[in-house]
Amino acid sequence: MFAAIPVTVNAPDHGFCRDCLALQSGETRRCGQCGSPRIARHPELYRLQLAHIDCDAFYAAVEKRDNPALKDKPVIIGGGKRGVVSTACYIARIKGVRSAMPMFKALEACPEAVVIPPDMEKYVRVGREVRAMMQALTPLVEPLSIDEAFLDLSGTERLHGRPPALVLAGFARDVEREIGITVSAGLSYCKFLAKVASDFRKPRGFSVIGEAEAVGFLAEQPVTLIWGVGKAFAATLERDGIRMIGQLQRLDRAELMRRYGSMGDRLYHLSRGQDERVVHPDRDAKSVSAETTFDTDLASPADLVPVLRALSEKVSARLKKSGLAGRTVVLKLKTQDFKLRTRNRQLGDPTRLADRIFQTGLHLLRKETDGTKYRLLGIGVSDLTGSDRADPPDLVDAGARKRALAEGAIDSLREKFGRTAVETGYTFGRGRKTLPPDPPEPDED
Ligand code: TTP
Ligand code: MG
Ligand code: MG
Repeated sequence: MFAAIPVTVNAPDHGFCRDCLALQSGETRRCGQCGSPRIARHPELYRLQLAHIDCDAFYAAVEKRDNPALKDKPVIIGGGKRGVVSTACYIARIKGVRSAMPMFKALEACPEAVVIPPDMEKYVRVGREVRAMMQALTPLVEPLSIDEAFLDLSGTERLHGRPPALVLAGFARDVEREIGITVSAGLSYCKFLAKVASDFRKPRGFSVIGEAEAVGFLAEQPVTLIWGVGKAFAATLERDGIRMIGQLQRLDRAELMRRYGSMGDRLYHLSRGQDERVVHPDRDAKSVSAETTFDTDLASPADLVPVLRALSEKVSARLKKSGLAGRTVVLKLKTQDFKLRTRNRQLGDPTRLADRIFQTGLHLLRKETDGTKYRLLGIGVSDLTGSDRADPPDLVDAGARKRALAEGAIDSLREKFGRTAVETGYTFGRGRKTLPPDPPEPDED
């Protein structure tokens, strides 16, 4: 479709215009063709192939698209039962409004904001449209949530007649034109840094992190930039006097592993910009699941149930975050001799509640705890839908209804005070020991 564009590989002064995609040579500040100042330039621009794309202020952007009167107004999406901000447009963010903030606080910060209740069905639909456009670029698209995905663009140059960097910028431009919302893109050589890059200059960002600069760039960043280092683990590192990634770079692998177990290994590699994870296209939101492999194989319900609970909460958190719910609960077990057992059960209506996922998983697990030793336990939901029809208040069993209400309360506390503020009975005891405080999350954003 496109004429092949001859580009000088790795020439520092060869950039392109992000608006008209014309190639630029030299240090021009504006595009020689259209005058735009949005020039992408980087020594490794035409070598890098791993991209992460995330829509800007996603729900708010969709609402602004559908009501042009909102264009220059501060817009907050949220409210509803739990009264928290789902997202805010960048105008409202200047005033300090943030996702997960209680609505009353957001309105204190920005009283003139227009508040719109979320329309999940619409966001899921737009998210799918964006995803379909990604899939037209490469089959290697790994969605992480409703508004973001990794794309492996290696080997697509021949198909598109342009190198990945230009394909990516062209994509951002096409999404603006065809869907009417903006995205930010990150381009790098690995997943970790592609994601870091896409978050770097939002909105309408296009950031590149090359191999040559990775270690130096990371040295200056806080440890919380590392995937899997959440609040709890950052506090552990802080107690050891470690705040910046540069400090991790000075510790050897054995020392890091001695201190932090398998997480130490991860810290060692990621702090040095080493990330071998590949893009898994099969995660195409057909299901949302979480699993864990045990250090020692487990057989007893006393050992397995707390893990099931913790994993159910993780699945639920992801569903809630991405506005999804699932109708079929799937339990996955791997025996000591690597035999896989999957068991599933369909619910009357889709759920995104940890408690329903857990109770259903428990029902399935009970039949499998016959003394068999397991090395892996996983739980997930499939048959995904938007969450608007999930968990109707008239759940048949009164106990379940009570627990659903309690879970809503727990969620809002967690939103206020962080994940570890509320522990349920199941995860409090040994489950916490079985799982590290902030387990490395290969597929969490
Ligand atoms: P994000 O991509 O995290 O945020 P965003 O797209 O709103 O803004 P940014 O430009 O920083 O990427 O999340 C995507 C959508 O998920 C977001 O529009 C609303 C929803 N969401 C919530 O409902 N609650 C939350 O706490 C977060 C973080 C997101
Ligand atoms: Mg986003
Ligand atoms: Mg996102």
